[in-house]
Amino acid sequence: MQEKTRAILHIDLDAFYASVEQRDHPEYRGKPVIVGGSPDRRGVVATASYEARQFGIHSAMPSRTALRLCPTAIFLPARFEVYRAVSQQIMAIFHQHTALVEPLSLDEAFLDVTESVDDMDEAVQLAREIKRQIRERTELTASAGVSYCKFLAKIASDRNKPDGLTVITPQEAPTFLEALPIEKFFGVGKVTAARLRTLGLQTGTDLKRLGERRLREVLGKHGAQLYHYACGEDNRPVEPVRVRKSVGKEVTLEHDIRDLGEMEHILEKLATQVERRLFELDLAGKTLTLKVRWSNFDLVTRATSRPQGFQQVEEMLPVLYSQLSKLVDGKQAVRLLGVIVSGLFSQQVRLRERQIITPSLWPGELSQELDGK
Ligand code: DCP
Ligand code: MG
Repeated sequence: MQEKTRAILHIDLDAFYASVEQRDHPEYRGKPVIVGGSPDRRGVVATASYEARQFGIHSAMPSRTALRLCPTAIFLPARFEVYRAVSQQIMAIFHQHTALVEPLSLDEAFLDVTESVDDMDEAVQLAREIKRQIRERTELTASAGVSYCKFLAKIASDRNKPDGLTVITPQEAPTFLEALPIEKFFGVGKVTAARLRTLGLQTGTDLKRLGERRLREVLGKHGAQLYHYACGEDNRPVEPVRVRKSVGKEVTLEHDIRDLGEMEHILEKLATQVERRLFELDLAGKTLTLKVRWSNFDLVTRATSRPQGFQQVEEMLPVLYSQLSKLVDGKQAVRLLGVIVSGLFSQQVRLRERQIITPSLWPGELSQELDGK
């Protein structure tokens, strides 16, 4: 049996931060609004309203340049807590229509709606409905792309911004891809595009004509992938990210142990691994839990919470040792030990928020961080 053609949506809010500011401050509507760093503090533009874009202003541009291009522009600091709340609203809308939602950032996501619709026409109707719900619940507009794969859905959503809805059907895809400039292909940045241009390649047609082997020679594995995109082949699944609730590590011991010192040593190792994972994820957690399974399989847990949270081994160990000493009496043997940090929060978010509420009000560095998006 032939597999059903997938129906993938890409939905992306228009001028996200700036639109939220215009929504919440009606006096800014219809005006050039720039959200980001202050022009006199070497800040950069996070985003610009469509009115401001007419002056050539765009994300990641120095705010000073933006001010020069449009001296009447209204500069505003970012209000992340508001943007995050809107993001939760739109993600909730997406989840009403499919469980397969892959957020790419606060304001955009892929949706695999294959199981929710019968064909592309219905997928387009669904995209229209989602746009309507976003407008109704958040007073914001989104642009939607509809296609049979991620790469084309994303390009489609960008076609008719703002408030657009574009479909690229499997039938239309080949013609569309042939004319597509190389820099529009997924994964082709400035460097790769320049490289391809020196080879005289401009469009999808050129990529296809060069062939998979040559592209692989020029760009390695990525070249092969690019060739497949040029042929309209992109099987990457929409991957919902599960919200991580905790970071933990536990070990079932080879032999049951009674010695407190030995247990402390194991806890230190476990805490070190938990710490590394928290650092990697840039997270800390409000609650630290010690888990002990006795030799008779009885399980006990002891949780400790504190507002500033736990992230480093030195913060965890005194608490773990103290809890452990209250449990262990030397009679019962232990067969499993575990360390869990939960109630996770992002260290980065805390830092950013702190930047924003400082007197300067301008999260200058922030936009640069987001630049790589
Ligand atoms: N952002 C940022 N710095 C960047 C790019 C984006 O801070 N270099 C932030 C501000 C944007 C938000 O992320 O509002 C979403 O990014 P998008 O790329 O979706 O841009 P917009 O939503 O602002 O505009 P568009 O209408 O083009 O989607
Ligand atoms: Mg957007």
